[in-house]
Amino acid sequence: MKRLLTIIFAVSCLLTTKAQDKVLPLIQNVKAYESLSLNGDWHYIVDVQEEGYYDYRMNPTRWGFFQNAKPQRPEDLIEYDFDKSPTMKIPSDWNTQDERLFFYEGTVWFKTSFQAVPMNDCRTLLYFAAVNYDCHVYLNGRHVGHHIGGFTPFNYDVSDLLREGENTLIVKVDNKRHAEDVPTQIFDWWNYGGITRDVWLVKVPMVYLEDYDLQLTKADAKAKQREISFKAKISKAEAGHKVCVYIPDLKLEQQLTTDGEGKVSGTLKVSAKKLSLWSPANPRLYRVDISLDTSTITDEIGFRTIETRDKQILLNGQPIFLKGISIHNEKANGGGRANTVEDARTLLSWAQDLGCNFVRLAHYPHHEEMVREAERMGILVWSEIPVYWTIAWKNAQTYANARQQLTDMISRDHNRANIIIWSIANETPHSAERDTFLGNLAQYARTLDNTRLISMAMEVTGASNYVNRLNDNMNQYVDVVSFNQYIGWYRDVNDAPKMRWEIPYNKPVIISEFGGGAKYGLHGEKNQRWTEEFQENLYIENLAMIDKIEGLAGTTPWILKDFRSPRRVLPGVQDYYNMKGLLSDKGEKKKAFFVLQKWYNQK
Ligand code: GCB
Repeated sequence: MKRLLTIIFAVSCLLTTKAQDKVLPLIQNVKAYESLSLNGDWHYIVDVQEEGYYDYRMNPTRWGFFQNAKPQRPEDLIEYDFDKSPTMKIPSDWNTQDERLFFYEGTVWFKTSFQAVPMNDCRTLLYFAAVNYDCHVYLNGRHVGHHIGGFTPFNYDVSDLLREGENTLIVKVDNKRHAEDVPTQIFDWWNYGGITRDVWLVKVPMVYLEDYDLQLTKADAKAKQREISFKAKISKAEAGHKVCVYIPDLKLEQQLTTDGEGKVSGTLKVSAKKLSLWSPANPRLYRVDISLDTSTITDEIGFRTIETRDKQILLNGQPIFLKGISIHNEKANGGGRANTVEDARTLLSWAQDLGCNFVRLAHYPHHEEMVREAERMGILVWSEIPVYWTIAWKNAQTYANARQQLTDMISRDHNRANIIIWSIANETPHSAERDTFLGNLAQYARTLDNTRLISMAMEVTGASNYVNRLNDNMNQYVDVVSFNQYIGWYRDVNDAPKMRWEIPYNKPVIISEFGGGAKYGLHGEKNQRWTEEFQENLYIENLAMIDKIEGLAGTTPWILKDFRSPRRVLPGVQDYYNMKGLLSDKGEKKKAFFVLQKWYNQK
């Protein structure tokens, strides 16, 4: 089906002759701009051997599918046709859209078309909220860019590639796994492929606000006056632009002028009495208007501080126990990748029902609405990059990839008050190379954002005679020591009462995973694996055990709901689902849900 979209859009000049690759720093708060959604039905071609990209000698071909060629004469040979190919709803994962693609890992080409009208006074960005995993983007037959990493947004300036009238956008997406990728070749979740999040054409001024940041400065609890730091960067390294920040409800306003790098920074002072701090009990967001020269955008921003003191986590200067749950970014009811506000609401309301004030968004950055909705609901967030299990620690490109994903995660969400922890890894094997890789990543994260806490899900080492010792060189780089443990699942549940924990660091401790599997509706004795009673008993024993851990600042058991995983193949029980959910994939509560709910309600 051919789809034409009518829009009024900026085309500052018509197609140039040079191929372009205009990857730009991520625009902050993209939804604040006028945009055209390119979501909808896109044609797709499944390309198992990458016929549309390589010639028969495996060299990239200029006659690839991105040309969207049509026979011009009766004798012309063209062996593909997007317009006769089926369509798929975008955003989505192809695994749940076409049953032939359920297990598919490889290349799929996507095509859409839209209308543009020339205007000379603005620029147009092409914004992808996420594509899993490796993609090439072509606009009107021209290569716009290449992107890797399946869970973070990226944008290009396509102003010079747009045409008046019909424009054709083609995206080649490849989700094959490789040892040097991030995540690496094996991981315990479904490798959903495709254009999994929104696609927009965004209209921005010729010079626009590329990034801005507002953060409440830490202060003594008794301070009468509080300070909000404000920083911004515009898209051009140019002095003399006027930037204004205005918070109407606090009657705060500041006018600044950019320096030669196109940057501004300032401080807004407000009386402590007037400022209502963001917290789970009071998820207050303030409207903030930020203008650059004559254009203004609006955000909703909360103000809070987060820090640690010895083994405590302090939110707004007060100790808080993090009553959390881990969540994958997956829809309920076998629906594939979650990518709407409604999906976020469903998952987060289940977490709230459980009594949570905190969620671990595992194991990669979730959809932006997941974070924003959690912020509106008063739920604190741990946000993570997919540096998972055994990464190619010595590979410089792997490091660059992880670093980029970390940059993009922080760029997108650094104004969200509810994010308190950036997590740089999960269950990584100890080695000198790993320490260098992760140590550098942690230090780099601090240069991007020194207002939040850094953590990673570690593993317990040196368990003997029922003594579990946490011994990880990375302890010196993190603010919070977190670890996963599976007593009762990968280890006998009867060991739980005998266990002692030695965590020799004067830092807060989070148990970032524990749990076990159960099939909803399967009942039996508490020692019968896969029954709800087995899981219930596992939770009872684990909670009694972890209650005794000194300095425990929170926990995020594994996991909110059952989720798809190709590693979980037991017929009749798992059927490609990891069954460790406290709820089934349909949202049915298992018995263990109520055990944790009760524990959280008493905390
Ligand atoms: C873990 C991983 C998580 C798995 C879980 C399991 O330690 O961090 O991704 O899904 O165990 O179910 O075994």
